[in-house]
Amino acid sequence: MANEANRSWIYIEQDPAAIGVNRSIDVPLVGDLRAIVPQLVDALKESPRTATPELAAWIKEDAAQLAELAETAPSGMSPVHPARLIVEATKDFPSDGIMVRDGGATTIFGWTYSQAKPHDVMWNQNFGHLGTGLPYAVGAGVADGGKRPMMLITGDSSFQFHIAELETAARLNLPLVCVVAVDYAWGLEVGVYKRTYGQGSLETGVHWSSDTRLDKVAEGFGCYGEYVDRDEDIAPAIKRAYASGKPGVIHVAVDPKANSEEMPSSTSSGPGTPRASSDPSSRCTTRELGLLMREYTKLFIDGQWVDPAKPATLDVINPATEELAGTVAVGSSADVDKAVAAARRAFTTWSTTPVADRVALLENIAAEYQQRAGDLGAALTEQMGAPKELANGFQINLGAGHLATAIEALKAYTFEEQQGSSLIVKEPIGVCGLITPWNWPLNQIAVKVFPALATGCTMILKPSERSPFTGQIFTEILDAAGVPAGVFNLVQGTVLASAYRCRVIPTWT
Ligand SMILES: Cc1ncc(C[n+]2csc(CCOP(=O)(O)OP(=O)(O)O)c2C)c(N)n1
Repeated sequence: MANEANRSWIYIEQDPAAIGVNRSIDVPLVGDLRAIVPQLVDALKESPRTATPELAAWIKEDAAQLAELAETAPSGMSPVHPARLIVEATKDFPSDGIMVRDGGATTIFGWTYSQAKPHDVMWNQNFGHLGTGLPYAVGAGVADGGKRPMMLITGDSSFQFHIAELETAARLNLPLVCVVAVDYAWGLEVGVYKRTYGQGSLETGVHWSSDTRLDKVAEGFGCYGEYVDRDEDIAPAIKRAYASGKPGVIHVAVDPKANSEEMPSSTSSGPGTPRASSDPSSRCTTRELGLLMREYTKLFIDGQWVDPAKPATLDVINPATEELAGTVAVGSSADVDKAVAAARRAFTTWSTTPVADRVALLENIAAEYQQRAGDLGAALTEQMGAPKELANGFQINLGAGHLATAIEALKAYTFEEQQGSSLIVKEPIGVCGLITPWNWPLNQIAVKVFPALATGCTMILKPSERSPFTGQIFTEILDAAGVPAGVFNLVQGTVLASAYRCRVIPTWT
């Protein structure tokens, strides 16, 4: 079994003092990766390896997903739908080719709809800086000696940052085809305008002349150029470009409306789609980095989405990609005090509510939870790198399971019991401070919040700062479900644990 206990660690490091710092290493190797890895690969050549039994099923599943994307990408439009452009451009691209990406919406359509699975993909996602596509492609071609076919799929604006590098590509005779999604706009920014100000705003500074012909610019640099505006012409044009023996530029006219409004999203509801919350300013927004990121700006105190007492935010890094996944507003002890005061006030009424009212609230939460399951799953993946299957399956289901159990238990629970001449009354304990860990964030939140709500307690939740997004969406769910003011409060933060300990607990006990 490949568990931690019987896994062996090989560590390659140039600095011997850096080996074994945070774990014991079975095979410490001092040296340069570039020299050592080929030797290891060589040594393993004769070792038989058996694929995991699930591999065949995963390959089949993946192929089915790709086929479904290819089928569902809108087709038959002129200008072309950007999803269809990606499908047509990538369907024949070989796995030993070098794929390069650049652009905003185009890249998002690209990572979703690409039919190609090349071993080498170049993209500067970490920096989010547009314009590197053509220089990266030229650099890769030089490094590879022009042996492998290369494709750059790029937005038109990004392509023009360094369009003069076409001259380098032509001079070096690189086997590069640039497929340019031309909407004559900074498409992703057009989408930001639309989502922020609605349809029909001035969209200042994001459109440019539709007279521009990038295929003609390419010809001017000695490259091959073609203009295409129909689905069926894309793949043949690319083929002709490779056959020309020169670097090529395929100017593909794409539908500007689709490119700015129909970007696929990492969440179920789509980038910028309003989320269920009483206050729009607490919602997740898209940052202008060409990446989709979450930005939560408010705490939830006394039934309101509010600014922290002292403005502060926390960056959330997706450990799977080591990239910034978003930010959340964090509170300080002043916010904790406010939340505790609100929870104390709310306790006087919530603790005496009839069971039926609490069941009704929990059932509303269950309905909202189901609606937001996709968002929760996406957030789980973004904040802690959880594989999608695990995030959308077990992690979500555990939270839902605790909710179902709380409802069931509440309906059947005997709060008052006569024993002889005594009446035993089980009362809610009071204001609860709930500090939850990162690794099963929904489970840990659910297993505390739902019983507390069911029994008539009020609370302040501080989820782990490593996985705060789910806490934020969880709060939106409770808000939308109608949790009374002050009953549930969310104060995100890092060092709040001490604020809770020092300020809250002594006043409860
Ligand atoms: C250097 C730089 N400037 C601005 C941005 C912000 N930005 C992200 S996507 C985008 C629009 C890109 O337009 P285009 O290359 O035409 O691709 P499209 O979104 O239309 O597919 C902009 C301006 C950025 N990421 N990098």
